Amino acid sequence: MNKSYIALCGGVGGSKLADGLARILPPDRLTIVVNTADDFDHLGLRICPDLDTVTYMLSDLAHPQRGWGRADETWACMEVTKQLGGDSWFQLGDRDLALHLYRTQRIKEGASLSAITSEICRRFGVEHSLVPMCEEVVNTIIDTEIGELSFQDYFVRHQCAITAHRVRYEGLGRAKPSAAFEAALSSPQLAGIIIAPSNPILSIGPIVGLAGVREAIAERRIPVAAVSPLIGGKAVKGPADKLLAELGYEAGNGGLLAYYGGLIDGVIIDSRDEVIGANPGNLTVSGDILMKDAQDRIRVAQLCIDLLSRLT
Ligand code: FO1
Repeated sequence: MNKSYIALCGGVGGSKLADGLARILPPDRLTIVVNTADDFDHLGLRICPDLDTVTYMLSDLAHPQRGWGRADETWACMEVTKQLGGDSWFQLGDRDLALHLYRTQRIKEGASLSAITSEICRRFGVEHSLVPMCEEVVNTIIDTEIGELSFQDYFVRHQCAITAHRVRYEGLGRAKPSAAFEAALSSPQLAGIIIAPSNPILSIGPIVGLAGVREAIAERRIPVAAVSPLIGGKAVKGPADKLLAELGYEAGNGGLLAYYGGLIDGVIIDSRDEVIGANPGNLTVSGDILMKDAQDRIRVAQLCIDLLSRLT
């Protein structure tokens, strides 16, 4: 029986590992489950940043440095939006806009986010199964020193510079895993779950907080391996280190393990970091986890599969 795997992903770090996994596993052995709690409505359009970041990466359209959006982008629409005094703090490129227009129209026609995502993937040549974590709308809210902020307000408009006190996922209590996520979780072929080096609180928290996900993993004793988003105690991209500290977790991988406590069986940390001392119930392996190109992404993906085989 061919073993299958689930990858849980946010945007930038998630898309890199998803790409590495997609290069070493055929489509019938990998389900990539993507966070949708930072999706929002902007300029009248439905934007799903993490789904789009992973889609662009897997279809080889991603901007190599920026981490979001497309490489072959132009910005005419944003320039005119600015000229009109419209909202321009969230940059939407011309080609990227076509995707949001398409998605928004399909939502208005009554299509589900899963169906729309698979239409987009098919047309962009993505063969692997890329699925939203759920169909329902879930909104990450950050309670900060200046009050309550919606996710993109905190992340993009304020560049995460505001101190956070609490993170909430509005609507998560009413949401269920998407049908494809549910099917992958209950597949007899499922041999392991890989948590990408995404922000544990902002990207992975909502996915594992969906009804029944933790229970399904525990009941079936599916091994779970996480790749640390930290190198040298600092997030490779984004505010993971800052946010963990602000929410009271210890610095570095110790804080990451405390956050994932009880969920994971193994963790891959960078060889530049010290192996975590007391780490009961977890296997820690170290390697070069910085992903700058496709070869790096394949290497980290292989580390995940190897660790999961040791945890089985
Ligand atoms: N991130 C930014 O820092 N600034 C932007 O203007 C921006 C625009 C943007 C447009 C489409 C998209 O899919 C993503 C975009 N992102 C932008 C990234 C994104 O908002 C965040 O990185 C994720 O939500 C966090 O995973």
